[in-house]
Order: sequence, then structure tokens, then C-alpha cells
Amino acid sequence: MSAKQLDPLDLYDIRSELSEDEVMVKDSVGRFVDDRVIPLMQEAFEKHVFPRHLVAEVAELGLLGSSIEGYDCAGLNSVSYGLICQELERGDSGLRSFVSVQSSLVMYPIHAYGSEEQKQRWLPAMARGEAIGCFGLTEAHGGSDPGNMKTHAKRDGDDWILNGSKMWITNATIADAAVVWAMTEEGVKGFIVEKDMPGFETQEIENKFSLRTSITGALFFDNVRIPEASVLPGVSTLKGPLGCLTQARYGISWGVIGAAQACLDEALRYSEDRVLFDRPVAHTQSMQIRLADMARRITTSQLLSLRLGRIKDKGELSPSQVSLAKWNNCRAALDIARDARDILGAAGISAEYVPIRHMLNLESVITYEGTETIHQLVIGQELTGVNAFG
Ligand code: TGC
Ligand code: FAD
Repeated sequence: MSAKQLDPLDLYDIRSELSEDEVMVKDSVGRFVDDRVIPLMQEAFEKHVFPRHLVAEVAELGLLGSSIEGYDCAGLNSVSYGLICQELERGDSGLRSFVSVQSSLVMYPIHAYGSEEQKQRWLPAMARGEAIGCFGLTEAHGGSDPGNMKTHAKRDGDDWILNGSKMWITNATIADAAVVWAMTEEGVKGFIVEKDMPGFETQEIENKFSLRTSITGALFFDNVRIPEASVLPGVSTLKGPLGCLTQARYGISWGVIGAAQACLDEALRYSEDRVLFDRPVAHTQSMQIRLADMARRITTSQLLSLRLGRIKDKGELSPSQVSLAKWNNCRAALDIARDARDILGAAGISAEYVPIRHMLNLESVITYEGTETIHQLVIGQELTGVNAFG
């Protein structure tokens, strides 16, 4: 058997399964992350700031709303969107979060459920990064159960009056438009709430120990008057917002692979350089088992996401398939980041090395877009036909 040198971050040569276009997307985003993202993320994380100048740069690369055809968007396939998420999250989950929210949670519903006028108004501006969006579904009393939302809207002549609040919202304080989900007498509706509408306030959630390069906040609505033209006409049930989650969760399943790869890369380098008891610690059996386990988990995640992407591109995706990948890949990445942190010993708690930043970020990523338990129960329901949430 010829001894072929394998890429430690791609043991099954996933790269060879990609089309030329997909490889080009991966490599160009990868270069951008190496040159423009990684060098500034440690400081941004320590200072708890979102590097906002990167918005124009990701827009320039065509990464906002990349799956949408037309409206100045790139019209890439689902695997390419996954690769974009993977490369961005190799840099930091915060930047990937920004792109996920803008693309999957704001541009997607406007494209899938919006009127032609809403699409023309928002999609090109959002693709160019000139307008920023956020997605308001979660409320303070329990994000796992959005069907129990208290935010509500009532018709008033040709307008709607919106009251309530949303919590833990990515991009809250920098958004020009918030896609807000509210209960009405006609079912669950999506409202495009603009930042200067009277009665709409936002507040940043400060002192987070996770996703410190991303803005998270609360949205408050006090009798906000919203014209019918700002209501998404194509939605009237919870299926609308949950359909957006499917898009974002798919991207996250790829994204976390990038964070895990960054951690394995650091652990490999560090354990090779670290000489203990007269030999590199990477040459001990127990260290090799830990590193091998990381590679096993990354490879499994890569295969899941690639297969999922191919299914999605055929238009045959089921939400429970996305739940399996979101659960598996977030768990794998978080475990890898925690173990990489430990492999670096005391250095592992320093922001100069990437594992602790990824580890802290992944504590959010495993919670948002459906906690691990929620995804396990979705699969339980798929297998047994019984809804065990209640
Ligand atoms: P249930 O009765 O099961 O479903 C209502 C209707 O929706 C359909 N459906 C879906 N459709 C598309 N995609 C999905 N993922 C779907 N899940 C369900 C379902 O078939 C049904 O359709 P129909 O035709 O019968 O009406 O609803 P339920 O109230 O029992 O809830 C089910 C549950 C628990 C799975 C759902 O509520 C859930 O997913 N909860 C978790 C909430 C969540 O993930 N929130 C995320 C908020 S956004 C966020 O975190 C952004 S972070 C982004 C970042 O910064 O990157
Ligand atoms: P809860 O729903 O209160 O859950 C608490 C615990 O109960 C969890 O461990 C959960 O797994 C468990 N649990 C829930 N149901 C069951 C059950 N049936 N059986 C057993 N255990 C159960 N939301 C948005 O709408 N838009 C955003 O942009 C957004 N961005 C976010 C950014 C960050 C950084 C974070 C941390 C969150 C964000 N969220 C956003 C909110 C996120 O979606 C919610 O935090 C998540 O859905 C969980 O809701 P919760 O925090 O209220 O936890």
C-alpha cells in the first residue's frame, strides 16, 4: 500500500468531492479568513466588539444571501454556502453568525415569503451590506418553545400595531430592519420592523463570555405601527419562522467544522512542539488517541454535512436530517474545543491560542438555533412518530 500523505484536517479528502466552483469558493473565503479575519479576532474577542468593517468585505465577496438567485445575490448552491460558513467559523463563530443571520434568517424569509416590493427594497441592499438585518423569534420566557410567543400584533385600519419583546437577538442594535415574528388573530406573521419606527427600541446584552465578536441584544415594541406593506404575505403559521431555522441550522452544521479544525490544528502544533519527559507530548499514546478522536469527529461531521448539502441541493431536505447534523457537529466541535484547550495546558486559557475562544463561542452555538435536547427530540419524533416535547 502506498503511503499517501493525508491532510490532517481532511482525512477523507472531502476536497476531491467538491466541484471546481465549490473549491474556488472554499479557497477564496479561506484566504480572506487567513488574511483579514484571523489576525484581528483575538483582539475583537477580548474587547467584545463586532469588527463591523468586515461587513463590506464579506459583501464584496458575495457572501451575503449567497444562495439567492437574482437581487444582486451570488446564486451559489447549498454546498458552497456550507463551505462559506465553515471557512468563516474557522476564523470565529461571531462573523459566521453575522453571515448566517443576514443570509438565512433575514434575506431568506424576505425572499421566500416576501412581496416583490419587499424583495426589491431589501435584498440588493442587504447583499451589498448596506442594510443589516436581525431575526426576532426568541422571547425571554423560553426560546425552545416559540409557539408560546407573547409578542402580538393587531390590525388597525390598514396598519398593524405590534407589542412585546424579543431576547437574545444577533445584530439587534445594528440592524436597519428586524424580521419579527408575532402572534395575530390570523396566525403567526412576520413583520419587517425598521429601526426608526416609533415605539421600537433595542438594547445590547453586554458582558457575554461567548460570541464576544458578535452583537446580541433585545428588541422592544411598544405600540409600533407597521404598514401592511411591511408584513410578509407568504406566512401565517409557525412553519414560516421554523423554515428559516432549517436554513440557518444547515449552515451551522458546516460552520462548526471550521472551529473544530482550527482547534485540532492548534492542538497538533502545540503537542508536537511541547517537550515533556524528554519527548514531544504528541508522541505519547494517550495524546495520539485524543488527537485521533478529534480527527474522527471532524471527518464524521464533514461527511454528514456534505451529504446533507447534496440532499439540500436536490431539494429533498427534511428538517430532522438537519437536526441530526446540527446536534452531532456542534457536540463534536464543542468537545474538540474543550479537549484542545486542555491539551495546551495553562496556555490553553490564553486568548493568544484559539481553542478557548472557539470553546466559549461553541457554548452559544450548541444552544442557539435549537438546543441539543431540542434536536434530539426532533429525531426522536422522526423515529417514533411521537412528539415528546411537552
Ligand atoms: P410543530 O407543531 O412541531 O411544528 C409547527 C409546523 O412547523 C413545521 N416544522 C418545520 N418546518 C420547517 N423547518 C423546521 N425546522 C420545522 N419544524 C417544524 C411542522 O411540520 C409544522 O407544520 P404544519 O404544516 O403541521 O403546521 O411545532 P412545535 O411548537 O411543537 O415546536 C417544535 C420545535 C420544538 C421543534 C420547534 O419549536 C423548535 O425548533 N424549537 C427551537 C427554537 C429555535 O431553534 N429557536 C432559534 C431561534 S433563532 C436563533 O437562535 C438564531 S442564532 C443565529 C446566529 O447568530 O447564528
Ligand atoms: P430554554 O428554552 O429556556 O431552555 C432551557 C433548557 O431546557 C435547555 O437546556 C433546553 O435544552 C432544555 N429544554 C427545552 N425544552 C425541553 C424539553 N421539552 N425537554 C427537556 N429539556 C428541554 N434567537 C433569535 O430569535 N434570534 C437570534 O438572532 C438569536 N441569536 C442568539 C445569539 C446568542 C449568542 C444566543 C446565546 C442565543 C440567540 N438566540 C436567538 C436565542 C436562542 O435561539 C435560544 O437561546 C435557544 O433557542 C434556547 O432558548 P432559551 O435560551 O430560552 O432556553
